[in-house]
Amino acid sequence: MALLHILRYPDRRLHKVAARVERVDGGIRKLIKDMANTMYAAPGVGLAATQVDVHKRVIIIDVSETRDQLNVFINPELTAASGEAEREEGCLSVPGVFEKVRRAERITVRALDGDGSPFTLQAEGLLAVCIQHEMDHLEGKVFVEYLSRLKQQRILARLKKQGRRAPQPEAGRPVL
Ligand code: K1U
Ligand code: ZN
Repeated sequence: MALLHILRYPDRRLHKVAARVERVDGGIRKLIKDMANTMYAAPGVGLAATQVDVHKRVIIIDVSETRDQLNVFINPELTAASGEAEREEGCLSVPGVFEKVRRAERITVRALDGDGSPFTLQAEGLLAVCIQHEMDHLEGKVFVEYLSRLKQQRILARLKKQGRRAPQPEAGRPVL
């Protein structure tokens, strides 16, 4: 089991646009396993491959209380969105920061699952928020970019201070 290093904002690699997955092979299945271990250990309710410096269109989400309902989305696409809702978000790449963001309330997403089979899912509530948040990561967007310039500056200052207290492992190196 590998635990992967999660990039921290403002690392510029978080702004790369992820490439489509052409084939769901053993490499992608290993990536999903490692991402799941990393997300559960963090702990988090979602993770995008971008956050572990793999620039492929793969996201995983588990919003269940029992932490045993992993959703895998490969090449996710929003096919419908309606309503608006503001909800507090967090991000494993922006530790300790929780801010409200306005997003679509209900969405329909089409993707491939971990076996490469296509599926369509309708979502609302935390699952819908999480899918949109993780899909933003694949486009190189971090949720703090929805906030005012002043809030972003304050967050950057706070993260710099945290970084001085706890140095990061070398970029790209697994932590285990
Ligand atoms: O970094 C990420 O993209 C994961 C992020 C997902 C997310 C959470 C809430 C709203 C939008 C997106 C997190 O998981 S942050 C950690 C968190 O919210 C959480 C951790 C443990 C239990 C419950 C929530
Ligand atoms: Zn995030």
